[in-house]
Amino acid sequence: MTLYQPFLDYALQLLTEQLELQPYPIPEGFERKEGVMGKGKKQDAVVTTSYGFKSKKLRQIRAAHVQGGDSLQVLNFVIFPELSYDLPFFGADLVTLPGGHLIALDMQPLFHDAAYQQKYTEPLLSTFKTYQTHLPWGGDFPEEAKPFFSPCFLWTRPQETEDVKTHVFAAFKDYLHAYLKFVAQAEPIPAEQQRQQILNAHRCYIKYRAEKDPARGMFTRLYGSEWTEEYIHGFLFDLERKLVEVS
Ligand code: DBV
Repeated sequence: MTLYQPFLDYALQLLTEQLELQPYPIPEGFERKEGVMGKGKKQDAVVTTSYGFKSKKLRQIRAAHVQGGDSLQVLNFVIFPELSYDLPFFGADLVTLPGGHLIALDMQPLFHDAAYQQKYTEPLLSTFKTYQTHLPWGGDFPEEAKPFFSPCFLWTRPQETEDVKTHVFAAFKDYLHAYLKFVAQAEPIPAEQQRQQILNAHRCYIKYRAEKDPARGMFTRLYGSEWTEEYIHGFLFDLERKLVEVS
């Protein structure tokens, strides 16, 4: 069992129990992709698998799971709510590279005003603080990405794999449970003006993530740039394409 498989299994089981999940289309050729990393005797097979679901309130629930041996494991798991809700994004970027582990976990806010923080950050603060003692701030973080995170952002570089299996896994579970509580409580936003702001916030977030996807280099080396750009814009961060399809 690879490092992040239990995270993925847990999330999919919990979501299946609590939501009426429906499949979300994965473009052909992107459900599973194999490649090779390294040269000569140090070659490692790398498999990337994709998962996509949706539910009544969640436009896209998707995961990309990269498995390439002990020193290359990635689970990028993001939930994009429907545009009629003010729900934050659930964002997990769990990354293991030869240099170590890098963990980003958050409910990424659409807005930063006090009312929004009261609604979607306050309830998670005590959970965040309990994990922060074991999972301290990871340092070195792109300044321009900061607006996309909440005060409950867990950003950490655990030294020990054991910390990933215990503390990070526990935090992931708690954040997901808290997120599903928000989803259960969420009501559609009726005001047109507020809906417009929600749409703008989604576009802004997705544009940033598609442009700055830190996995672009890795995917391009593994699978080429044509596959990678299509994967990013056609599946991982697909809102712009979907908006064009319905307009
Ligand atoms: N990151 C993704 C997707 C990935 C992925 C879709 C499917 O958004 C993996 C794969 N993240 C991934 C990999 C690395 C990182 C790093 C492979 C290592 C890149 C490398 O070192 O070669 C949070 N992820 C990172 C970094 C950050 C994040 C800050 C460090 C790299 C850097 O400094 O840019 N998650 C990332 C982020 C946002 C987010 C910037 C912004 C909204 O949600």
